[in-house]
Amino acid sequence: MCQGTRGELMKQRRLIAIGDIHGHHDKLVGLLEQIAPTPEDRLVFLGDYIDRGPDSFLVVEELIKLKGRFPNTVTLRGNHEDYVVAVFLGNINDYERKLWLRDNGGNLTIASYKEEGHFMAVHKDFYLGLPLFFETDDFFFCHAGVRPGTPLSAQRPEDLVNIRDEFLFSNLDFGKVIVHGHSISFEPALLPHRICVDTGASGHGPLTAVELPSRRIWQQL
Ligand SMILES: [Mn+2]
Repeated sequence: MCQGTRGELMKQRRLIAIGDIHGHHDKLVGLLEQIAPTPEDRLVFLGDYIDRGPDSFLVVEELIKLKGRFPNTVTLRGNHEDYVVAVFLGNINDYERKLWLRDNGGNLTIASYKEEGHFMAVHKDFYLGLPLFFETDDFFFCHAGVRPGTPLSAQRPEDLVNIRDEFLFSNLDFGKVIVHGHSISFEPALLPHRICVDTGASGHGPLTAVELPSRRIWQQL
């Protein structure tokens, strides 16, 4: 490790992806303390910031604050934010609305906003501004994964936020390493063609981050 001013100047920008947070603000804060990001780093959040956990409002506030301090930060859209976007755009049907509120923890999210004296509309710009993917020369970041056999440039939004088995059980080379969340595993999945860092922070699991290309792992319970 270089020391002193010269060392600081030579410090390389880190690329770090962070898995599904699901309303667990305490885990997010602890993980960020461990990572101690600098303005030169690029943090890529892989979606599913809300629902299931208790503090969705605070998680989104934290992410907005972080993006203000560190403009390199990327916040992708997960399938849970997809419900919120659909509500804002007025294209959610009754079935999907019930699915979100009752089965997927949306009621908890609305309650967390109410507790802080807000409606979700206070973060409307944040939700509507979430991109579906981010890529570098070597890595393709998205919430759920990609459809095998379809070029990365032609992936459908619904696959990027929802896909599971067709992607998880594929051994195809996608052209870049896919970095994703959405499908929980006990340990982060560090495979040659894909990396998954959803380790169940929605429940009792830790929140996980991976630095690339080294694949160094951070976790916060
Ligand atoms: Mn998900």
